[in-house]
Amino acid sequence: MILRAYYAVPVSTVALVRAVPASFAHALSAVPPEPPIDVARARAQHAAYVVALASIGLQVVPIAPDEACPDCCFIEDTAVFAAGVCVLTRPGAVSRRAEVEAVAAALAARCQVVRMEAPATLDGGDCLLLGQTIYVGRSERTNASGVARLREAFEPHGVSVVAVAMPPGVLHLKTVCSGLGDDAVLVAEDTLPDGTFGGVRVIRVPAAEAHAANVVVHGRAALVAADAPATAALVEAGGFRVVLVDTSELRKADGALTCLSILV
Ligand code: CIR
Repeated sequence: MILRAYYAVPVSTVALVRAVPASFAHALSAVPPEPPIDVARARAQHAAYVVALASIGLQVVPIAPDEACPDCCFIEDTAVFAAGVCVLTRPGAVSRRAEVEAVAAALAARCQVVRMEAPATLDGGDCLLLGQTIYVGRSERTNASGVARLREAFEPHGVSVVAVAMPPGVLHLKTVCSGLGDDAVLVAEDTLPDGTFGGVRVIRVPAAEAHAANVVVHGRAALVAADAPATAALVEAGGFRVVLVDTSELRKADGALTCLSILV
């Protein structure tokens, strides 16, 4: 009985977040949003996301936004955490590189921090931790040196790194998938092939809800996109308590749910 209680305690407890700056109106997006980004609405959605993180038991630690960094709310891209080690990334988009320093300062107090130097580039959104393996998408943001640096940083700590070929036109690996615990992965239909994650069980999200393949999981609770009822049902059927979160305005800048936090 006592053993079961210990197993129920999730390993990650802190969620670093960064609020939406006014400059978010000029955040990167693959397709110019129409209507344009409404910053007040994006801020309200971000605030609700933070409340949702707390509601699933995470201790939220905010980092001040930086007006010089329009995409800084997508904090996930600046660091990759596993096995007590944090790799600070060198984001693939030049305009996002200045985001890293403030995150570095917050992380240094919590874990061992490792840097990534040129020519390596890597976005945290390309990294999916399942058990003791980090799957890393070789996207337009993450290059071979970035993958090599990740391997060098994590393999001595027992975490293996596996590169994944990306479907064309997909921003990040986690744009189309995310972990549902350590033994299952949600994957948007018609994106990554079966077998991408070895023997890990694949749960397919309908193409009409592809954006919802990205969920935030903590223990047995999950944040799921509010406009994806079929995905919410799949996650619930997997034994998770579902908390619905609307990030439709943040999606105009190609952000999903995991992008908005780093779990440490
Ligand atoms: C970008 O293009 O970099 C941002 N507008 C969106 C980043 C989303 N991040 C993520 O999925 N991890």
